[in-house]
Amino acid sequence: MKNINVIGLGYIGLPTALMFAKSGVNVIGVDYNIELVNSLKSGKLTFEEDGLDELFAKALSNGIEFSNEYSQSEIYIVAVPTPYVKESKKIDPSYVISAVNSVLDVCVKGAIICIESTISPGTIDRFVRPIIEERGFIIGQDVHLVHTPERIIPGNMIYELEHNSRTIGCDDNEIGEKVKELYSSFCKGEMIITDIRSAEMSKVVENTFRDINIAFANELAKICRQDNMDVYEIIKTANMHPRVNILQPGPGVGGHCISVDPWFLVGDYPSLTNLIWEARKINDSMPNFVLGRIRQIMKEHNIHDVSKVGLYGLTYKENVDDTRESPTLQLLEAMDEHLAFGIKSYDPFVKEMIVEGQYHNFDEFMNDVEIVVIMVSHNEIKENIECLKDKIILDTRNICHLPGTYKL
Ligand code: SAJ
Repeated sequence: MKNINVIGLGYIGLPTALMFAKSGVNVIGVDYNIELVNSLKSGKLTFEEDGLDELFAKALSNGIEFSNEYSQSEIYIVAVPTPYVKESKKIDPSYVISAVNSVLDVCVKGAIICIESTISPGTIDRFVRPIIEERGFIIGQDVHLVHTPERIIPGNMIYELEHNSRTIGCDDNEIGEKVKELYSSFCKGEMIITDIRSAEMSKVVENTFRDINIAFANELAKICRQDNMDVYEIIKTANMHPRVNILQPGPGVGGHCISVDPWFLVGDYPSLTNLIWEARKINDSMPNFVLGRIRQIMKEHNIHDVSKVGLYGLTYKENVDDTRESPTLQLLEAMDEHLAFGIKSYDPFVKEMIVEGQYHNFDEFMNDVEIVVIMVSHNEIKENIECLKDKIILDTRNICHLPGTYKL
């Protein structure tokens, strides 16, 4: 039975650690956040995700431990955040560097460090190898570096952990095979062994591809709005072509992956990333586009009081509790900049108060607004769509088919 440390117990690290533990691997989950570790130690999960409760229970019964301290081990899985610097659009590798440094303090000779965090292509060569060498470790002998980028989608993480294919980027095939064996304790998908640089690049490319595809759908939505065409009908029809697969327009692209990773390429290759940059700009313009639609609808109905408007959904997408980079929060920020206050909002997944005018009860929220803007298609609203029948509705997710519903 292998002994591993999973470092960083957030949206990716925690389910991964639990999955390893469930499959019989000896796991210590490590995070510098004392509160988070204490919460897990006391049996309390730190975020909601389908199937996570059951997985947690199984991992606990298999003896998973949580700690703030790194411990001696042969394998480390690093799943810490990799934000980008807003001004330069480049990666901030400080969490990865600090995790690797802490691993070096305790690891056994020949330990394998697998970096799961998404990193910009070249990060391992530019930032990780130098710090290991500066500390006198020989890469390939004292420690081995591997990049195993995560691919799981919030909302379906547990299923995807088990079934998605994986990329294993390494310097040495033998080490790649060892890592493949470890992941095959739970992963049934195909695992491809490649070099580190290709693994870094392919991960960022996957998310950039999706960002560009969504931007295309959003641009189509704007074109169709201008001439009153039905963008959904057009996409549905075009997608019947065997080689066309356009995604869905929406109020913007949120989350900490698709709206962040393309910037890594823009930051490193500014003169070569025209398409990628333009796609980012289009997706980032969508919250403002929705704001414009709200303004038009208010005018049409002679409503001047913004407190009659309610935004349904604060998370970045349906049925998750993650609000990072959420289009609704971007929209609220834009309103704030224009000193427009008083709009209402509600989300069944957001229990704490994160914005002014936020409701925690669906019925109260519905009672207090005249215009409902569907920003997120949580199951709750889909199942209660009839409650909207006396409201003015702006549906940015194309889930409401009540007569008179406004679309993007
Ligand atoms: N969105 C649209 N239209 C669509 C699809 C999505 O507007 O047709 C919006 C969503 O509402 C959301 C945003 O895009 O605001 C991103 O959501 P998502 O479901 O497309 O993706 P994420 O960010 O939850 O997860 C992505 C996934 N990447 C790809 O599908 C290529 C996931 O597999 C990655 O593991 C994850 O990024 C990551 O961590 O990198």
